[in-house]
Amino acid sequence: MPNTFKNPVIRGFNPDPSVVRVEDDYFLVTSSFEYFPGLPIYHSRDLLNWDLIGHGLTRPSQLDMRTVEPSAGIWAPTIRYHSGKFYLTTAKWDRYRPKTDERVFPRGFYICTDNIWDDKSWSDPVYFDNPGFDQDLFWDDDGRVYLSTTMRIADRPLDSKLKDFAIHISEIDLVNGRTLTAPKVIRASPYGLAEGSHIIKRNQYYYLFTAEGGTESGHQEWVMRTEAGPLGPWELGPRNPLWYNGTNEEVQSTGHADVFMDANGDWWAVFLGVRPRLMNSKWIESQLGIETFLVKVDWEDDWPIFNNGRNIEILTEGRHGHQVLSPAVWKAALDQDSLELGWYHKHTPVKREWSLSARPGHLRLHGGCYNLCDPESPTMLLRKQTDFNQTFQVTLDFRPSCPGYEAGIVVWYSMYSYASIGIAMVCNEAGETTRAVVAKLPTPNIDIASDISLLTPGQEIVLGICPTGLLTLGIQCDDLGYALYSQNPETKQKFQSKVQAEILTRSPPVGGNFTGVMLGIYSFGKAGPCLDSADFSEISCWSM
Ligand code: 6LW
Repeated sequence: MPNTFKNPVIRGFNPDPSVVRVEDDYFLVTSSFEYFPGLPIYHSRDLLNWDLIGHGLTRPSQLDMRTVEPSAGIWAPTIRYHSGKFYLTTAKWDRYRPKTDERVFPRGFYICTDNIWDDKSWSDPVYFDNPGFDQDLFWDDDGRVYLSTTMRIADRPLDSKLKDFAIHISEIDLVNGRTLTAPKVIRASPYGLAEGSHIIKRNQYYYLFTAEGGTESGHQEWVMRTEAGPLGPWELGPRNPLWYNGTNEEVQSTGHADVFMDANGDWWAVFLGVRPRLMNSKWIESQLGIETFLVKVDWEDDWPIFNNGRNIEILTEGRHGHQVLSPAVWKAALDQDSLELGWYHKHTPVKREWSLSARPGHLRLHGGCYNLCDPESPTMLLRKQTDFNQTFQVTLDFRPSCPGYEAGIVVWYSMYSYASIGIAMVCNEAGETTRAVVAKLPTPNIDIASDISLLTPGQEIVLGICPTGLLTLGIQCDDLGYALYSQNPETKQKFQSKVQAEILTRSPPVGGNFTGVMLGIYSFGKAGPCLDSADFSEISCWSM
């Protein structure tokens, strides 16, 4: 159809998008939670095709995440450009406990660079004084800088609920992050939570956009405006919420918008949403998690109207162009020194446990001492799942010499829920050791939300013996779940195990579920490191 494009414009988990334009270039950043490197940065020239160009947080001096819970870590960034410099703000949660424990409330910070194309050029963090999350920076015409963030309202008791989290604005000293004016409550939402704030200026008006009702099914986007400056007084728009996708639509949970003008003077918003699947008249949460969407913004009486006032659908009006949402075939580049962009560690690795030079054409893992269910950073490299129907495949050369040594591939949701298939040295009851194809599946019948102590990393299944060290391993993803398979290139023997997406992506007992499924490779020893290297080659992914 003319003048339409497909949403989401960035697929695979990429919540809380924020965007800035510098001449004809657009840069967009999203949340990265417990994964490292943090704060992925995407670039586009047409708003429809986005390439990952780097990350804001690539050094432990900027981001050292040891055992943060699932969906804790790096939350909701803002990207802005001022006087030749790019700024990224964010907050790091060490534990995901916003409802109950004030003492773990994060301090937000910013990093900056004058060369966004060079990952290494981002500064170390400059911390703000105001505790909170979802930080936004705004430069006023008079040179003053304002920090807008979600904070707990000061005079409410500690056991209060999320509705006491409101948007507060302070003037700050950007050089050291110091608060200059006491944080002022600007917006406390009747819908329970005001967050994801962004301030922009258009003509004489300042606009404050807020996400309200929580990032799940009640998520809404609101707007206020003022001529008086960021400390207000602010006036609520005549049409709020700006749009609200309900719980029976192909796109749901929409909100957390960042509004911007393109190079032609047209206005747009990026925001988050999910694409649940309708199965037997029941909505199933999307295993891809929260993704990045785009809509056109028009203005009437100087108030914004999103998507012509209509709810958001996958086929969206307002722009037309050739879109490559994910490549038909992706093949890992194994002929260079450094890992290409798009590989992530769970938590900040304490050291480098991979090599591309040890054996040409192979990505070698030196398995560390942490199992995948451990809260630390295991030897594991992950890529986001970007299509519901996708296959991830590798060739693994691994000859474990000790019981407990293992290497393979994984479909990953959290340390509480993942499925893997690989090669391990196993020991039978008679004490005899053999090399085997092993699989692990998340335990289906434990109510993990109610009893953490019962939680085991998953059932380990020995699928069969593995007489050679070489195996093809794959994960075939479809709407409903995952088939993990192995095939021996010499004997042609095949094994398979399956996991339903709905089981894999259950909420973890600790932490949250703001992330999505990732596909990757791993290796570990038992109690100590794995002394046999695991060599992965032919790493590829293709979409159906
Ligand atoms: C984000 C905040 C939120 O910072 O989820 O529920 C956080 N609210 O807006 C993580 O995406």
